[in-house]
Amino acid sequence: MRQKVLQLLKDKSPAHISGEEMARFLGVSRTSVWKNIQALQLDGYYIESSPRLGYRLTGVPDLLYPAEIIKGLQSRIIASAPELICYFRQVDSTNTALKNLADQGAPEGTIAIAEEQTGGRGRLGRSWSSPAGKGISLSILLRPSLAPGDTPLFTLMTAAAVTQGINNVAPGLSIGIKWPNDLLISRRKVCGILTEIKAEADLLHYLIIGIGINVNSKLEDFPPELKKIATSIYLENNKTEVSRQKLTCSILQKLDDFYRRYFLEGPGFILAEWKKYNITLGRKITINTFRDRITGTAVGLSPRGALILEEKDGTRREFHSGEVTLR
Ligand code: BT5
Repeated sequence: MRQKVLQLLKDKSPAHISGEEMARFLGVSRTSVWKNIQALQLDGYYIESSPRLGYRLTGVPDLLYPAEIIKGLQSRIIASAPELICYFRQVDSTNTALKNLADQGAPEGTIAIAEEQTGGRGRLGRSWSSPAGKGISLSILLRPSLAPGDTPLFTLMTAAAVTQGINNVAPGLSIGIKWPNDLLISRRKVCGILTEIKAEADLLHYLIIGIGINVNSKLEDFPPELKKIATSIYLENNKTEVSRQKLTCSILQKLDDFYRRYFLEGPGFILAEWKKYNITLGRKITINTFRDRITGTAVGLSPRGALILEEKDGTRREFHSGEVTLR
């Protein structure tokens, strides 16, 4: 009912609509309309009320409500219906929340999105800072029939899709992708991606792609240890805020496109998209893995998205995961 009341207000905006007219149209009492208006105001919608004219919508908050996300989206798989969007004002981690839903059988394309995470996760037990209303914390559930070894490709696919999604709403930003999961602007991290899977030896049950983006964060929104290594779209965009709703739509649209094209065109397409924003290949790097710390030149990507490193003596090695430092 709340969504229906909101829709009526939107349809009429910027004009007024009376409580009586809404009640009649929706087949409910005027008290019910009034209660829903109050609930919408609590959700942050700006609704004026005048005893003679009725109600008027004067502003929509830049919160990641499913109704606001879905209206700008024409996706076929990812978040393609309102019931596939799971919204949280606050959650420990959208990846963890979505994993619970996936284990209960949530369909492919389900997403979890939050205004704030209290326990946002990075790779290898690291944390991800996601203060309320400043960024986007988004996780996407996919169930492709592939082998677990293909997973790195999806991190690369996401990095390229998010880069293009950001470019759509804030053109002109020079975003580079550091293999495998960091989006950097001016060498500072603006977005991180955490891909987690549930799999058996040869069979992928599902994968969850978690995306954390610093959107409208000001310098004071970052904890002290991040102030020198993190940035936000706002800070890089002449201190101009961007709509988190529009950005979310733009990213979901790109991901949906890329995911479908992957099945039509194969991994080459993803690698080519990723390479457009690459700041890793051709560079001297050091890669830290569980076992080693190796320096060499990043010379290419394998068909499955692994990084190929050439050491001084010409030996080539492939890495499926690891922490890269650009030299
Ligand atoms: C990542 O890990 O970069 C993956 C981050 C994924 C976050 C998303 S948010 C939605 C979903 N739900 C989750 O719980 N997680 C995902 P990694 O490469 O390990 O980088 C982590 C490191 O980045 C930290 O150790 C910090 O140094 C730094 N960091 C933490 N928060 C940051 C932020 N907001 N901006 C930039 N850097 C940050």
